[in-house]
Amino acid sequence: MKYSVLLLSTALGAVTALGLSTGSVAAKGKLNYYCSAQEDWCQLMAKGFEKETGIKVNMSRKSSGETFAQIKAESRNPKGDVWWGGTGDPHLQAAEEGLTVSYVSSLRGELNDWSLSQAKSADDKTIGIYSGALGYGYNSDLLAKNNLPVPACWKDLLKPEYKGHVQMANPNSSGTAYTTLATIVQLFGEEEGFEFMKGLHKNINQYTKSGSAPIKAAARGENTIGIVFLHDAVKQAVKGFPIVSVAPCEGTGYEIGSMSLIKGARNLKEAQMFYDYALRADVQSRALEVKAFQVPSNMGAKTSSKAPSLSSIKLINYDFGKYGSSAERKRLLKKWDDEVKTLAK
Ligand code: S7P
Repeated sequence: MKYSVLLLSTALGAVTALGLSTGSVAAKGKLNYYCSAQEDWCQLMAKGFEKETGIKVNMSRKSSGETFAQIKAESRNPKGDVWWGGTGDPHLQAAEEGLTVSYVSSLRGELNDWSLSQAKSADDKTIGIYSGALGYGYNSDLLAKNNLPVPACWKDLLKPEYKGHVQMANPNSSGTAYTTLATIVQLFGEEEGFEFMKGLHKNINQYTKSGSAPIKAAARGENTIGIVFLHDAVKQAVKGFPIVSVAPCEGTGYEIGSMSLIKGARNLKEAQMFYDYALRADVQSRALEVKAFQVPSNMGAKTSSKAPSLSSIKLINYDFGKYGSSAERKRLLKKWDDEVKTLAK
């Protein structure tokens, strides 16, 4: 008897010495988390979930279009469990292409209609976690220094004075930039919209990979005007940089930032726990800690008076069904690659 107690305590000691906590190794588990929001918010979500549950989170941050491409490329041997954040269009495309699975959270009753309509349109394979309007921001010091006019509309960005002063992301990698392309097509019609994109191309100094990069560059004084979500411009202004946000006069599109469970997830239970965690009001309220000023999908989550007020912005009736469909997204991106990206400046 004494001998077996000794053996057991020696074995437990060995387990502890290996850094494993007794009896709970399998219970705690792990989660492979793909994140397409800003890095600081992605980290906050990962750390908060890890702290609360003890589940080890392996995080990978990439832009929305890049994450979609990665999930598609890995579909025969999925490596990710949950995809949190990023614009809704590629999440809808992933749902349509069978890359994600349905899940109905018990927290749905706490969510705004726009979040649920995203879920309804995709057989519950995705859901809205935040929303935000598109626009642009400019560095007011650089604008003044270069004697440039103050822009107020989308079409202002075509003025020849802005040559080399405008930056946006590549719509293939970035959800923000795809939202820009789809917004311009919806606002002006496809023919005029593509003429706009070609005109804008002449003024673009660089197509970045990430959607928020153009306004971060403007904040650092390396770029004058960045086409981004307005909350990303406000974030830089709140940090103290001379950034002014513009909701374009013609009207503008918006995103329903989304979340999806990846088909074939190796850690599905943990992914569902994260999904429920991410919909909670207290968790969504924490976005303000990292100055993420999107509109939260949980009606009980805290918002800030600094956040762009969507009700005062002229929003278009963005057609998520059409522009989040696989065929339309592929078609528009190919057309942009063929007719805009390759144009000489
Ligand atoms: O978190 C800020 C934000 O603008 O980033 C997401 C964005 O899609 C990620 O960057 P990409 O444009 O590079 O994909 C938005 O969903 C979100 O509002």
